[in-house]
Amino acid sequence: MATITSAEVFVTCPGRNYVTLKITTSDGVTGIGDATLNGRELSVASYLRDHVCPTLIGKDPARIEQVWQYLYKGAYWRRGPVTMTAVAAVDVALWDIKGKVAGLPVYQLLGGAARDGVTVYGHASGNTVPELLDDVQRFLDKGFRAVRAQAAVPGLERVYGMRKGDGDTYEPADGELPTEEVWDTGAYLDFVPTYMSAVRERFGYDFHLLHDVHHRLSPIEAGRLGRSLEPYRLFWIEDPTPAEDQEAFRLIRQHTTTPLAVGEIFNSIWDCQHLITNRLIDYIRTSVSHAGGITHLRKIFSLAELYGVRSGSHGAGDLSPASLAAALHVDLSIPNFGMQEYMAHLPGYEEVFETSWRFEDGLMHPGDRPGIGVEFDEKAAERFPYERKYLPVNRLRDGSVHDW
Ligand code: GCO
Ligand code: MG
Repeated sequence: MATITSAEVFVTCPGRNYVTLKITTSDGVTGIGDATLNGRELSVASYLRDHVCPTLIGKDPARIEQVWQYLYKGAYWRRGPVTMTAVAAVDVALWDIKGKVAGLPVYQLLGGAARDGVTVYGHASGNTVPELLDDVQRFLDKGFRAVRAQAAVPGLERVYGMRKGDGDTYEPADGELPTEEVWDTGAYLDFVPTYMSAVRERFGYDFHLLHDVHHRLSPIEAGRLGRSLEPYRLFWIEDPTPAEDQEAFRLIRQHTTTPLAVGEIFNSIWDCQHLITNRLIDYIRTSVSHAGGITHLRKIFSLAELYGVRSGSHGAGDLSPASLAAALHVDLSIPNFGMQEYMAHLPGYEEVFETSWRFEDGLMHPGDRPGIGVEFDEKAAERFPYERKYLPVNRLRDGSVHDW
């Protein structure tokens, strides 16, 4: 039996901070997993280095479920973003190893491809409506069949989800200390339907249109937004309300047929049990790296399948390529796949992560390299030392702290 001989943690900042766990076995096989938690990176690095890695040495890397249970139940302190991101990193690294040992891409170990490719959505944004329209055009020109649209709200200086430079991704985390933004729900609610209407007017209905609300609304406001967007037939509105209150989605549902997606900040199946079993959402957007890895994500999606809820994995640029690749393997193999986010990564990442995925005609495929198909270059990583960065904090006009 092979055993785990080392487990190392790397923190690197090629464009943005990523935490990577690398596990090596006595047979010399290595596997990697993403342990990045945006703005709280070092806490997961410490959780792994100081508490998890020493316990992995000598364990059988093939017993993925047992190692998962050991880390989840064995710690006594369960769940939470730091714990579950650490567990996820170990889990994905072990799946990567299992694939390499078997000589198979991970999706083959999960039952094989249930579809030819994974439909992904890109992120279009604009400081003005014409700018947004140009950006939607850019994504459609690249072959995307699904586009998320976000525009700056007139009168507000900075709004989430906006790209600052060129490229396909944006980086919300900056500043040695958190920057601050100001929010106005009324202005937002009035403005969104005007630009969604402009998008449909210019490009028609032959592609999927999505929108992220980023937890900013109350349930009744979300119901109003959903209803006002019905003519534009959105694929989903994402995170309409703060996600802790699962029952709140019943009220949103009563007021709109716009599909609802939620889950990027969930860490476990328990965070979405009520939402799924009560059919209060249409898409569950948990991520492989924040919700316990491939092992746990599959359980969430299996529960969802039973209730007609489809997957919509989170895939922002602050999830490392190891995370996106792992998600693609899951997406390809499950029956109830819905949509995968593909925000892409800031330039620089490809010096540290070598990937095997491909994008063609709006679909992604993880590739057929054994394991998850991502290689991590530790030497290159050293050239990009960690930089402390925070996500912004959001306030209402009266100074109250609001959801970001
Ligand atoms: C998304 C997200 C992200 C988050 C980010 C926070 O839908 O892609 O909302 O952009 O803001 O992942 O770290
Ligand atoms: Mg989001």
